[in-house]
Amino acid sequence: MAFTFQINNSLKFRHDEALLAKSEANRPEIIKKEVKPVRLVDICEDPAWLGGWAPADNGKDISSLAEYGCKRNDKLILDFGDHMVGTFRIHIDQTGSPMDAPLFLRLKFAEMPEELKAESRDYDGWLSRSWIQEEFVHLDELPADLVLPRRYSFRYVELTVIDTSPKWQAVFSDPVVTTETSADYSSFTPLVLDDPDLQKIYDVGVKTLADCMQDVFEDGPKRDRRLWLGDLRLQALANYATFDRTDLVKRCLYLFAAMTTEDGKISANVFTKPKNVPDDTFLFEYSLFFISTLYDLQKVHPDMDLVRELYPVAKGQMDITLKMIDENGKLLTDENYPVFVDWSNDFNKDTAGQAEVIYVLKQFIELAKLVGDTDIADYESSLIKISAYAREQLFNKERNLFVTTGDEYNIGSQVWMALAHVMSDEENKKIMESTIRELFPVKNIATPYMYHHIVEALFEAGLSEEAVKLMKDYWGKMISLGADTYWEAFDPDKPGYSPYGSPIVNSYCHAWSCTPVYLIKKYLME
Ligand code: RAM
Repeated sequence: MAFTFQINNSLKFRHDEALLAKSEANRPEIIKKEVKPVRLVDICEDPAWLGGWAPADNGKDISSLAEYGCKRNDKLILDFGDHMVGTFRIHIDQTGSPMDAPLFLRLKFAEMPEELKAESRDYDGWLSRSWIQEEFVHLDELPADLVLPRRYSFRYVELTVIDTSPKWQAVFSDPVVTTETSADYSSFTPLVLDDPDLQKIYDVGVKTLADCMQDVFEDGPKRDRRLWLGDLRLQALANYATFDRTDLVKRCLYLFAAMTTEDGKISANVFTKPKNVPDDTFLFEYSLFFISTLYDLQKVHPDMDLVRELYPVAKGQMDITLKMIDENGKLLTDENYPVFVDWSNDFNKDTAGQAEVIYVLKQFIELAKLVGDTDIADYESSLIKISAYAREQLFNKERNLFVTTGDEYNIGSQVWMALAHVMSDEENKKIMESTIRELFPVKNIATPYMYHHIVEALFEAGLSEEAVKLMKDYWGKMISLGADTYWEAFDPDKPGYSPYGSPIVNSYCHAWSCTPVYLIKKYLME
C-alpha cells in the first residue's frame, strides 16, 4: 500500500519527562542574520529550468526600489540570490494623492520560480493547501513596516498590489530577511575538491543541510517543517561530515525515545511546537532507523551513557519488528505499517524491507554487545534465520539478483541487500554489476532519498566510478534545472513529479537530499 495519511488517534503514547528534559537541554541556539535581496527579476519561460520558468533581470535597479510606485495588479519580484529560511519584513509607503483606500497586497514566497507561476486557487493535491507560502494583507495606514510573523523558505518574494486606488501608488523599501539556522558556519571548513562538478554538488548539499538545521533536524523548512526519523538518519550522517552538531542529533533521538507508543513502537515523525507530540503515523523502517541513528552516533562520537539510556527503546522497537518475521525468516509486511523505501509505488518493497531488517539488526546486535545484553544469542539467531531466508529464498542465482513477491526484480531490493551486506563483498559487487546491467538506467524512483541509497550501495560494492557518475547525473541535473538547494522529490524522467498531486507543495530544500556531502567525504576523501 502507498504511504498516505494514517489516522491512529486512539493510540496511547508515553511521554517520558526525563528524556524530554534531555532533549530540551540539547536544544541548539538559533543563529540569525539579516540578508537583503540582490536584484529585481521577472519570471520568464526557459525550458532549461524546472517547470520551464527561470528568473531574469527585469531591468529595474533594486537600489532604486523605493522609486517604483505600484498600482492595481503591479508586481515586483525580489530575488535574494540564494535559498533563505527566515522571517521577512519590508517598509511600505505611498505616493500620489492621499491614501483614500487601504492597500491590499499579496506576498508569495517561492523556493523555485515555477512556484510563482502556479496559482494557489488551482491547487488540488492531497496535502493541505495551507503549505503554499502566500499571504494576503490589508494595510489601512501607510507608511508602515510590514513584519510577517511566519518563517518562510524561499529565494524569491513576489509582491503583488491587488489594489490601491486610482489616486495613489504603494512604494516599497528595505526588504530584509532575518535568516534562521542552527548550523554554525563559523566553525565549519567546507571540503575543497578538485572536481568542479562535485564541488558544486557538495556546496549545494551543505546549504541544503544548513537550511534544514533548525531546533530539530527539519525534513524541509517549507514543508513539513518537522522531525522525521528516516530523514534524521541521513541528516545525522551528513551533519557528522560537516557542521557536526552532536547536540542536535541527541536532541532528536531523545524526542523519539521519549514518545513511543505504550508498547514501544517509534513514530515516523514528531512535532515539537507548540509542544512535543508524536505523530500517529508509522513507517516500517523509519521506526527501525532510530536504532541506526543511535548506532551511527556511537560510531562517530562514542557516548556509552547515551547508548545505555536509549538501548531499552531500541530493543523495544527491535522486538516489535521481529514479531513480523515468520518461522522461516521471512518478513511479513503489513500495509498499515508500510515499508517506505521511496515515494514511488511502482515497485514491490518486500525484499527491500527484509534487507532493512538485516541492516538494522546487525547494528542492534553491536549495541547489544556494548551494553552487555544477556539476550544477544536470540538476536544473533534471528539474524542468521532472516539472512538465510534472503540468501536461499529471495536470491535467484541464475539472474544473480534478489526477487520480490510477485517475481519482480527491482533496484530497491538489490540496493538494500547490498547495504545490508547479506552476501560477501565479492558477491555484492557482482549483484550490483548485474543491477547496472539489467536494471539501469534507474527508472521510476522519485526521491533523492532512494538515489542516496543506490549511490551508497554502489560505493559499498566497490563500484566508485558508477557511484560518482550517478551522483553527478542526478544531483547535477537538479543544479542544472536551477536548484539552490536539493529537492524532496525528483524523477529525472518526470521533472514535474510530485508525490502530492501538485508540485506547488513540494519542498525544494529537503534534507534527505543533502547526502552527497556525506558520500563525497566518506567514499572519496577518506
Ligand atoms: C514526506 C516528508 C518526509 C518523509 C516522508 C516519508 O512527507 O517530507 O521528508 O520522510 O515524506
